[in-house]
Amino acid sequence: MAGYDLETVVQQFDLSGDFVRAEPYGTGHINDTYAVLMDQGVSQVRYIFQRINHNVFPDPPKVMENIVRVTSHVRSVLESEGIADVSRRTLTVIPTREGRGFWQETGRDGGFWRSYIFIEKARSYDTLQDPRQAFEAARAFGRFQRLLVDLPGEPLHETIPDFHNGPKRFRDFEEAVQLDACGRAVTAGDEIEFMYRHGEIFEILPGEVEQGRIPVRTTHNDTKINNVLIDDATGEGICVIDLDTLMPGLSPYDFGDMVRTSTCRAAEDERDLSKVSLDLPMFEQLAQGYLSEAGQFLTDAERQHLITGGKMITLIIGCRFLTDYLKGDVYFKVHREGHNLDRARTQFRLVESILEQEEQMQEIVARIGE
Ligand code: ADP
Ligand code: GN1
Ligand code: MG
Repeated sequence: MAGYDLETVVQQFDLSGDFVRAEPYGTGHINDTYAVLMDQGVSQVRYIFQRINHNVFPDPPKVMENIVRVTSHVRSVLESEGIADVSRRTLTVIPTREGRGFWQETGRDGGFWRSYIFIEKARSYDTLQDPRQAFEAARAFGRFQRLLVDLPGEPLHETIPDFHNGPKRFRDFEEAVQLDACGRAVTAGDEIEFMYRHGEIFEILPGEVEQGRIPVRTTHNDTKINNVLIDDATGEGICVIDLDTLMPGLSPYDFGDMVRTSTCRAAEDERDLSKVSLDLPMFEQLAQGYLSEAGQFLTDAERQHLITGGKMITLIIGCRFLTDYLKGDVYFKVHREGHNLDRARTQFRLVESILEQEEQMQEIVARIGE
């Protein structure tokens, strides 16, 4: 990670105490995240500091406007429901000394920084091993969506245009194959062929939206399982984080990314594909947890398309990993040679596993609705 002067960054924010140290934190693929320790006399307190990835998010002030709006709304609903420890149940933006939600560096490339209260005694998991965690994580995402159903005001800013636009992602993929900027297409023949064979999955949900059967809502759009914090003591899914992609979207996409990241016991970049498959008991708990909250507002059509969301989001993210591999790893952080190709292969194996078990998955969702 680039050597930023975190002490100077921290001084821009409205925090008391003395800077002790900053350490790179977490395993996200996009932003540069640090845990910053401050000495506040009676105690030492941690804060999250993040440099927003400016290549990925073209307009960071708009990202922060969305986040401040949504976290304030969630906070006031939770307070009105009499929930205790609200600061562990929603992100809290620390303002700058000038009262803004972010600070922009001068010099360099003018990077954007923000800070949050560090939610202690909780953590995120890259892979889940236990069905209860799937229930809890999905319940937290479902609750988050429920709290946003009546977000007052205009729709949120679209922080990454066409983020889950499958047909557009497919065109980007085709372009990357044709350009073959790094001469890598020859090493990804099977994966390229897989995309051509399954690309039509991308057509289903946009078609349903066009027909007016599926509504556009305020959604999270990156409901990867390590974007929810699970309480260490109680195991409860306590707080949804990584709010950069909050924008108008579809509920089945949010459920879909939960299916992608929490029903397979292998890691997202597992090389041994024999370990990659959808685990039905994990799926069942995931669906139970999600519907315990989202069941209160989902339409029948959204419910019927939850599994479409699973296969579509897994395919779209596989497609994005493959495209990034072909373009020379320009988007996702990579930690080894061929990393994006490994990730794409894992996603495609999971798509196959979902297709093999689609009927059983539908039965599970239908049973929960009875
Ligand atoms: P990225 O967009 O790069 O994935 P995230 O916002 O998800 O960045 O943050 C990366 C990691 O940092 C998360 O997976 C989580 O473990 C940790 N994290 C983020 N925000 C907080 C917070 N407020 N309190 C505790 N941990 C956090
Ligand atoms: C990125 O930021 P992170 O690591 O939670 C990506 C998601 C992908 C995910 C794949 C803004 O999520 O869309 O699904 O990697 N976020 C963005 O692991 O592109
Ligand atoms: Mg994240």
